[in-house]
This record gives sequence, C-alpha cells and structure tokens, in this order.
Amino acid sequence: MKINLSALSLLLALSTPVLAADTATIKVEAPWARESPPTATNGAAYMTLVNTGKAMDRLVGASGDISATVELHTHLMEEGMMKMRPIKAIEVKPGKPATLKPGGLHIMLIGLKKPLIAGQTFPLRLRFEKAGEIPVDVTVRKTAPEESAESAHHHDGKAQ
Ligand SMILES: [Cu+2]
Repeated sequence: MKINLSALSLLLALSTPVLAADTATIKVEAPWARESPPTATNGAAYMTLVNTGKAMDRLVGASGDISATVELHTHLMEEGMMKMRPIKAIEVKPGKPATLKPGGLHIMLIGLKKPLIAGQTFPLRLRFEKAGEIPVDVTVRKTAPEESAESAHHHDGKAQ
C-alpha cells in the first residue's frame, strides 16, 4: 500500500487550528472562584494549569481589579493547623497539570472590591515566566465545578 506522505502532512497541518492562543504553551482550564458572603474581604480563585509545551513553566504572579491585592498561596500544615502562605511561583510541568483547588494552591484575592456573586465572572491576568501574560475570565460558583470527564463517572451523586 502506498501512502502519499505529502498529502498526509498537508492534512495534518490543516487540521491544526491556527489561532494566536495556540502559540502559548499554557492552557488555563475551568477558572473559578467560590461565591463570597457580602461581608467577606477575601476570596480565592482556582483553576487547572496545563503545560502543552516541552519546557517547564512557572506561574509567577497574577493581577486583577477584583481585589486590592492578588497573591499566589498554598496551604501548609503548621503546628497541627492548616495555614495559608504566600508563595513566589507555581510550577507547571509538561504533562503534569498544576491544580489550584480549595485546601491547596490558590490565587488569593485580598481586599475584595465587591462581593463575588455566583454566575458572574471577573477578569484576572496570570503571569507566566515563559508563556507571558494570559488573561482569564474567572466564573464565580457556589460549589466546585464537576471534575473532568474521566472522573465524572465515579460520581453517582453530587461531586464533593
Ligand atoms: Cu490564601
């Protein structure tokens, strides 16, 4: 059987979407923040960072108008207590998504300028060492979004 290689490679080239965003090697999946009570002064944003490139990248900062300050945080066990600590960067390795989620890594929104209301979105700008600045729209939700499709079938009721 003969395969026309040049036709095949042309086909592959055509099937690759040519979008500016695709030149970035970082994909931000499902950015969300939990709804805050009206009195809350702080909030947190969560998401999954996927590195589609070949080299390690690092999230080194975030900014936005939603709060006075935006920091990268993690949770640590200290003297038997879970505590939040600012960190300088979050590593995003190829093939190993970094998951920001409640109780773990998160983007801390300190000094909220307005309450986070479910159904609304707000913009954040993520700053990566290599991929540069990536704008995202963070969706405010009452609960964490459903997990990705491959784990969804494990849930027969509500995802926790
Ligand atoms: Cu925090």
